[in-house]
Amino acid sequence: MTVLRSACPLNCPDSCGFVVEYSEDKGLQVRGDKEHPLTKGIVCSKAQAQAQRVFSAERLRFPLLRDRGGLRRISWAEANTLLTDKIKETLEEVGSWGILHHYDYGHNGKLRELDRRFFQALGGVTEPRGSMCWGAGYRAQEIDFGGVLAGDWTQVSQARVIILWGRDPAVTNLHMVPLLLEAKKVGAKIVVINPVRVKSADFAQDYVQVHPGSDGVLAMGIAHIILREGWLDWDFVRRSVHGLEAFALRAKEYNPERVAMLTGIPVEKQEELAQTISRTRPVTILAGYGLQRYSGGGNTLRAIDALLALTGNLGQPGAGIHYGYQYHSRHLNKVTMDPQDYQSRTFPHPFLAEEISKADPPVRLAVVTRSNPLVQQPNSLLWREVWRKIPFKVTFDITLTETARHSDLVLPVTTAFEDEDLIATSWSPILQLTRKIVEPRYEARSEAVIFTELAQRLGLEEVFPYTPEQWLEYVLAPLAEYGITLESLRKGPLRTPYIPEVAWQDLQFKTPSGKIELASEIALAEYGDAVADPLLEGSRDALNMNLEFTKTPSQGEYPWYLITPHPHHALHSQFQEAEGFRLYIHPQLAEKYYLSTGDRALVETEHGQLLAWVSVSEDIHPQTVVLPEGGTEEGWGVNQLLAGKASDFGESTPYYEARCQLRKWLVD
Ligand SMILES: Nc1nc2c(c(=O)[nH]1)N[C@H]1C(S)=C(S)[C@@H](COP(=O)(O)OP(=O)(O)OC[C@H]3O[C@@H](n4cnc5c(=O)[nH]c(N)nc54)[C@H](O)[C@@H]3O)O[C@H]1N2
Ligand SMILES: Nc1nc2c(c(=O)[nH]1)N[C@H]1C(S)=C(S)[C@@H](COP(=O)(O)OP(=O)(O)OC[C@H]3O[C@@H](n4cnc5c(=O)[nH]c(N)nc54)[C@H](O)[C@@H]3O)O[C@H]1N2
Ligand SMILES: [Mo]
Repeated sequence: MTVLRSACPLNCPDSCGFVVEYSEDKGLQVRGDKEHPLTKGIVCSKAQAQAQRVFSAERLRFPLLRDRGGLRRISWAEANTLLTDKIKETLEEVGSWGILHHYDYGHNGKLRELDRRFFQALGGVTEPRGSMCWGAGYRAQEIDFGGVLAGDWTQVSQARVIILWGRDPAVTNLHMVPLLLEAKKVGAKIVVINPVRVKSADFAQDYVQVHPGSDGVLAMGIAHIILREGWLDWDFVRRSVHGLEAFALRAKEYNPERVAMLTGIPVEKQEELAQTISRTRPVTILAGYGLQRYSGGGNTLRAIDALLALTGNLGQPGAGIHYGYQYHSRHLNKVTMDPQDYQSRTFPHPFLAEEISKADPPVRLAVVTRSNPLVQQPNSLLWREVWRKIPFKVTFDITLTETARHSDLVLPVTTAFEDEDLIATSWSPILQLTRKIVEPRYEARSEAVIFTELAQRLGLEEVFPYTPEQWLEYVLAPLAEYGITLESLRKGPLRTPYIPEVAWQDLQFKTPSGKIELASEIALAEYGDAVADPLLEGSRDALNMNLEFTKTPSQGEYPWYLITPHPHHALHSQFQEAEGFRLYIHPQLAEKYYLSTGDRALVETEHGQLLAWVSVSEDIHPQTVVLPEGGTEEGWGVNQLLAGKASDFGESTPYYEARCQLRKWLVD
């Protein structure tokens, strides 16, 4: 039996430590690594599901080529020849922008980014820009603080107030839960702000059911009360805050009555929240990505950041906002090329399909790695149409995803158990390796090897001079001074010495003023008057919808909010237990449509429709349909219901800013 310490490669904050065992008779088993500093032996259901996938029938085994409507097995030699021919042909006929490379973070490994190096070496191709995930809030952190930093996770247990704002760690960040419980045990108050009474609300002392998309207004309302009552930390504000006056002028407009109407949160509750945030210290906010998946998402995060700035809750133990880290990227060598050495054409994520459809030069060849855009990008119906028109499409994946199924060439890649890679994410302070415990199944190949071979065939061998192991050594080279090497990481995960326990402890913010910027000249220059202030101009649409609701609930063609958050036992389109879609609604809404748990209902938006099983639950906001994201076995995902539109900052998609209608499905 072989036993190795390894790591989970999935796109998730936790990056669990694995102990992986393999033997002929027992197959591949994954357990949690008890010695892991953060995940301490606990793993979620997706750990073993990944191991099962290695040997499962759904695993892609051989390169496949489209042939008369089906996919036929071909050899790697044929596949490589075909792909290099297509690349050469596209370069000659339309240039490198005629190639689209779509990638995301289906595997967090650093070597997985060699795909980008390959396309950069071609001169730069067409690529997505912005984010499918967290872009609006990310940009907000950069504007306010000059960077995206957070304290070590364990700082949470030092907080006295913890706000889970649009985030449900019990579902999407499991290992945060013990730290929250620890904090609670020693007296911390946990508050959940979410339109859904999520799992994490079970251990919170306070649950606040906000209208979808209205958190920015709520934060401004709380700021209004803090300013009105003079509950600021004046010393902190004088030393570390820029733009208080301008901010205060805006906050003035958010009087509690107006805020109550827009958010559904009564005045007394707003006052209580203002008091909690400003009277008890330290305060930590765990801001999720749900609350920034609205067109005003960036401004929402800025308004939330402002609450911490006003009350001096930054730069101290147990205080601050957890959104993400930028630490590893500053300390590791990158496998991608220097941006000066290539010129790509980029289109924003939310509008990729539209942009590709009218691109000049046109996209002739599309290559997809580490992602499933036909299901996960917004506007899936348009994606399919645009995708069909691209003359040659190639997908690298582990299984036959919906995107792979509609490709001309499908290439089987290795899983996290079949090669070595480095996991260093924007969420976890831990560095760790995935380890090769079994030989690649069938004819699966590691992308580091595939792209090196393709580069050789195209005469680009100078750009790919290393073996995968040498690449890992190269990436880790700057850490030698801390004693972290490939060899030391093979023994197990390591906490990085360069991540301070407390973020911004020196209060030297990386903004032009050196302070937290409640008014930002950069934002003003970049986004103009309309979106550069916390007035949440960007989410006006959502707010107007709220107002309409308050006046005339359930009127109009698409009267209900539709949110599509992350599934508990699945990850986006992966590991879905294909029994179709499931939607969650409040009993009041169910009653209106004569629906009960177990019925089926048609969910309709302006853009599409789908059929889902109904679950009725008191936990759901009464005017909201919750339909977890992902896809079904037939390949369709929730994004057939959603259009591509832009967030105020960061070019990410406001997936949750949608409206729908329900109909009871009577045919069966
Ligand atoms: N099990 C599991 N874990 C995951 C993932 C997964 O698919 N499955 N995905 C991983 C990835 S890529 C990411 S980005 C993270 C995301 O992690 P989270 O940010 O925790 O999760 P999301 O599902 O993106 O959205 C979070 C929450 O936002 C709430 N929400 C929606 N609209 C609003 C609103 O207007 N206001 C407020 N206050 N809340 C709102 C939803 O009800 C949901 O509880 O999770 C990671 N972890
Ligand atoms: N409606 C709605 N849509 C959303 C969201 C939402 O909340 N609501 N969330 C958004 C968010 S936060 C995110 S992060 C995106 C995620 O979007 P995607 O990253 O497209 O999501 P996945 O379905 O996880 O697809 C990842 C694919 O990578 C493959 N893969 C795994 N390992 C490897 C590897 O080593 N090499 C290659 N080539 N492939 C590999 C997996 O098998 C899988 O098919 O979705 C976004 N879409
Ligand atoms: Mo994400």
